[in-house]
Amino acid sequence: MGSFFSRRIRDIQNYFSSRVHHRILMLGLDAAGKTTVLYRLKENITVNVIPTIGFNVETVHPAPGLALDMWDVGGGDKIRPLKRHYKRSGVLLVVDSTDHERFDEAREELVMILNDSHVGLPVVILANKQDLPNAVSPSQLCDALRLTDLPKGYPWQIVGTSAINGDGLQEAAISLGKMVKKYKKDNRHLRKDSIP
Ligand SMILES: Nc1nc2c(ncn2[C@@H]2O[C@H](COP(=O)(O)OP(=O)(O)O)[C@@H](O)[C@H]2O)c(=O)[nH]1
Ligand SMILES: [Mg+2]
Repeated sequence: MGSFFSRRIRDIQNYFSSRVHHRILMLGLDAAGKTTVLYRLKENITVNVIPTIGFNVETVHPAPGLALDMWDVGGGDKIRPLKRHYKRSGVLLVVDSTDHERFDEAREELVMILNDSHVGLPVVILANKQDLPNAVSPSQLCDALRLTDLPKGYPWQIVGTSAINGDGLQEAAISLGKMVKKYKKDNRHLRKDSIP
């Protein structure tokens, strides 16, 4: 058993052996939990968040050798169109799974960014606030956001999370790291600065 786990850890370390930083754009409506996710991933703490004015950028290391520079640009409706100008090699969309009335709006934000990105930009969707009783499940959220409308083979994944207790966050960040690595490899013919 012990050797199985140490082999798995070694595999993960090897997989992420390059110390390249990947730029991740965090999307999501206000109060979805972006800032809480960021600091839970960063320091395993729950911060007393105040609505984000401007932006937070932090490097998180969800696995050895994996460095994600997470851009939490907050700011509500007014800043939304500006988000398309942030460099990115992956997207983390945080959705409040209890905020049924705004699933369409969350989808619009994702569609806007994808329409304005290189084809195949990886996306991980967090079905956040799974600790609350009225949260929809990840598969229900998948339907509500119509994720299966994305082209076949598009790199997306949905993960149920709770930023309050940390459930699912590391798994989601590691998945996104793997998807970004593949995306960069597949697009290495593009100019170096066009995919950060
Ligand atoms: N119960 C619960 N509350 C959460 C979760 N994630 C964030 N929150 C709360 O939701 C509110 C908005 O979070 P915040 O991180 O500021 O959202 P942001 O506007 O997307 O950055 C705060 O009161 C958080 O404590 C979660 O997974 N579960
Ligand atoms: Mg915030």
